Amino acid sequence: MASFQMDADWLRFDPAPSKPRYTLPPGAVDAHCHVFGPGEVFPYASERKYTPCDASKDQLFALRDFLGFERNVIVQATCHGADNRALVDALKAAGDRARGIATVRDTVSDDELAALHEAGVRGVRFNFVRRLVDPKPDAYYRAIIDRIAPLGWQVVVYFEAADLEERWDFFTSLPTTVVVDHMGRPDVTKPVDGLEFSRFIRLLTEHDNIWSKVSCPERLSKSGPPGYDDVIPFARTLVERFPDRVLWGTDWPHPNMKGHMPDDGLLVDFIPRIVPTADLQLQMLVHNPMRLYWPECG
Ligand code: 0GY
Repeated sequence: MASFQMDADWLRFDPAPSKPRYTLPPGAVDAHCHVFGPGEVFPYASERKYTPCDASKDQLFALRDFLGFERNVIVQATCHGADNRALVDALKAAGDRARGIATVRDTVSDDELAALHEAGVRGVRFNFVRRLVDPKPDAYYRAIIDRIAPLGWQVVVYFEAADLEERWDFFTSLPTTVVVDHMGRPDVTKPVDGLEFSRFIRLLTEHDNIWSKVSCPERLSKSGPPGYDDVIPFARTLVERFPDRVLWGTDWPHPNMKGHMPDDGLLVDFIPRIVPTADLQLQMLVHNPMRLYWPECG
């Protein structure tokens, strides 16, 4: 049985977050969260760039219920590589209350894809953040897209804002729905109407198959907790311009946070600060994720 020691500088998730003051609408979806291990049952991948603390499905479901979410979209994290067993285990335990985004290799078999679909997987994630993975040539990702597009799956992409220009042609050529993690990681010290974020806005303006998660103020903010004030103009701009293509998630258990560990209750309280009306909140938290991940319920 494998035994894992979390990284020495790893910050554990908050075991006792505050109760949000903001009441989520019934049916709200936490559209970006992870499960880690437990490593003794679901070993971390040998190619991983970090070793986290375990964060189990039961802990995720307890947080879901405590914060007032109805459903989760669980995203495969790089510490598990293309071994989706922990994800599938969580999806099966959640019943119809979770969907998954997997990581697969270009050698994945049809049977493996069918089993992932059966478990609730509805997309793959391509991660281009170099501190997390060694990116591969475009042809590698295209081979995967050829395999997953017929299943109606989406592609989730994670990248740094500075890399968008280089990846533009690739992202804009994708035939599936594309969901960008964490607003394309803007540098929030730059102006919201500056070159860099304008490029991201243009990406969504010109390509209506591209969506954005307006998540992770804790990761993007330089002004820091509890307000994460510097992130608000970026998230709010996306919500107001693309109300039918934004999603929100906690990012629990917040991998690779270095400065502080967020209080998940305060993260939920951040939602009305970036989504000004009840109608828009309902759209982002319920209607949009349901359309994307549970279309059969629509
Ligand atoms: C996130 C962010 C991070 C990690 C991963 O898959 C991962 O390891 O996505 C990060 O370190 O920025 O969305 O969980």
